Amino acid sequence: MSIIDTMSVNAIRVLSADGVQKASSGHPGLPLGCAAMAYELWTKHMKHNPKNSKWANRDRFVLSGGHGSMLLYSLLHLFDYGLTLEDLTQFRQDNSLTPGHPEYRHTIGVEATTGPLGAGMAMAVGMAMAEAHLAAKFNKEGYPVVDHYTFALGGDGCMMEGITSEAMSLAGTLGLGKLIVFYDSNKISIEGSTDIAFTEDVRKRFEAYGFQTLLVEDGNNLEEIGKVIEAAKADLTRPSMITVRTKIGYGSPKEGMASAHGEPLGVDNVRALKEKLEWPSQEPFFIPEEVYANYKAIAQEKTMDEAAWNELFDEYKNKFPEMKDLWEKHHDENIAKDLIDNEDFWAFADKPEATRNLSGLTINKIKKILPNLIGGAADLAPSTKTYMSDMGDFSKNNYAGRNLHFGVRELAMAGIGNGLALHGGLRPYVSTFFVFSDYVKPMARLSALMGLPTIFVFTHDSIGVGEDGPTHEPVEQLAMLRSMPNFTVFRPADATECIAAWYYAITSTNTPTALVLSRQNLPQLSGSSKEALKGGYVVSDSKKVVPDAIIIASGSEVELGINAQAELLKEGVDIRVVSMPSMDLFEVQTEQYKECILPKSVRARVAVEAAVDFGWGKYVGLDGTTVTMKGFGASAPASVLFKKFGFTTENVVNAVKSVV
Ligand SMILES: Cc1ncc(C[n+]2csc(CCOP(=O)(O)OP(=O)(O)O)c2C)c(N)n1
Ligand SMILES: [Mg+2]
Repeated sequence: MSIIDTMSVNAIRVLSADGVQKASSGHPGLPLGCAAMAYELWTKHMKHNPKNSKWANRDRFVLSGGHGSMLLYSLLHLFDYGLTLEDLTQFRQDNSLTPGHPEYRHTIGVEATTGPLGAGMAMAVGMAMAEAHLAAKFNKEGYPVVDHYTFALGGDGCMMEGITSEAMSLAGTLGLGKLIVFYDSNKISIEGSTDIAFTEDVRKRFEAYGFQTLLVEDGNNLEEIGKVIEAAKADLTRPSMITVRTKIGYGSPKEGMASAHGEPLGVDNVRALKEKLEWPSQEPFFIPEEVYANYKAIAQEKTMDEAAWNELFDEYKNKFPEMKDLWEKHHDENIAKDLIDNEDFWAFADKPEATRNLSGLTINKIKKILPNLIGGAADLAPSTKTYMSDMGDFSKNNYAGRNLHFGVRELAMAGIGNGLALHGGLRPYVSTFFVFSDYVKPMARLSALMGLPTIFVFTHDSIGVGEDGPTHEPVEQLAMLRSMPNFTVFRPADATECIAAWYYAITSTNTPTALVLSRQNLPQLSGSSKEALKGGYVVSDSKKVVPDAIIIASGSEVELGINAQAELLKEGVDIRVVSMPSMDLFEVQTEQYKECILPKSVRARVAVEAAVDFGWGKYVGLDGTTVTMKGFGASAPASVLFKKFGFTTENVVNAVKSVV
């Protein structure tokens, strides 16, 4: 190991220790232990261009153990991605480019938001699937225009999390040969030795998944690390998992101790670290010129990779103009906008239909318009109607297939969906029963936080599930998803609203969308329209200008509102029915629009929805009421349940009368 290599590795350690110390908060242990593997990877084996962090064919690097963010920030600074020394000194401070955990779209060079352990592992699998798919689609003999690796680095925590098992089990099945996972095996997590809660043989587990498993005995030996990385890269038929034996907090007096994990080392220990590393200065954030020069030279060389690729890609585009068009279609996120006026897209058969079926029909229209639409379900495609006919199945033998089979792994599915979106070039959807959105939610939250337009197709949206009973009947999930910032929930009432929901989903650039769809047939409403894109609109108005009352409903309950309206009119009560497929979109309309739909002067209001009433208060106010679920559902035919829980015309009529 040359002196300059040693110093360059230690530069990562020094910056990380100083960053955490200055912030008086953070996690120095991981960066100190992983500095060598990160340096070896980023300098000698990873294809990246610090001058263009968005280069399409770069290798991806996901720091799944997001608490070790100073490792990534130090690398991004030393390679001159645009993070300055000043930025490092602002670690964890308000408005800095160096937040506590890496944040996508916030810091240049950060490929994914990480912090929830294991999430990065699933996202890395998604990225590797995206690479495999796009390579199968685009590469031509002599023109491997999509050809890169995906690297993920995680510690004991990531390996303990179930999501990692789910994701890696799928990665092994799919034989994702360009996925390489680094396991920072320091046998320490927050509460102490991993022996207290985690004694399995992780390598054997990965072997069972179908991985090539490799071992680096000395996590500080660059040569050993380098050899193993090359072995990992060489096996293109299996993903690889590299166990790297490391010491948390390496080089500091807290080396090997849990106390090195998540708190500053302390001034004295930072001093001792620098002495141990024979660092030339005790001055905080001091990096010798020759270290910067070393990184600069490597970074310069790295730019050549992209230059060579650009040349290849230009030739490719000239030689295969049809592929150039296809590439552009894959990378144009506004391609679906024009569908707003496309009659075929909005066409539907005028007969009762479940919105899950209507969604399936819509997906099968979209697949032709958006060649980059890719997706699937967690073993429920026949029920969620998410299969794209004639588009092939993504498998080890056919990465060009556009139908993904996630197996029964909802959490990993959602994380993988995010990885597919993060990679670029694809518009992913994932699917399961709505009640299992509970298993999806943590990754949906990351979609929202990262501003990814991942699409969630949730079917079997209420007690309409019927016989499967309360375990399968969502009641509180709408409230859960509606409460999430930057997340758009749609619960369409019929075909037009369902198509509107899909239109919103495939034109969104920064917001994930959930489509919450019925299992049972729903009638086509004569008053439904593209106004659904405003989230709430008048689907059936009163005869009078100012209605006696307003019913607000979503999905299957809109019909109920309209039936109640007719009954009430017979008794001289003249009401308006507002369909509210998306509270989220209604909320962002102008005050004028909202006042127009829900005039403040009309205080007699009833919300009708086969879910808990949480969230409806602001629409019905103190003078209004709701017809909603008050507890869990039950097991019986759906028609029986709707009656049992009060979703009848008679009950809605009475609710309106009680507030008029
Ligand atoms: C899902 C999730 N649960 C809990 C945490 C809190 N947490 C952060 S780091 C950590 C321990 C991680 O241990 P390890 O991966 O071995 O990291 P090391 O201590 O070796 O740096 C925990 C429990 C988290 N970030 N994400
Ligand atoms: Mg650990």
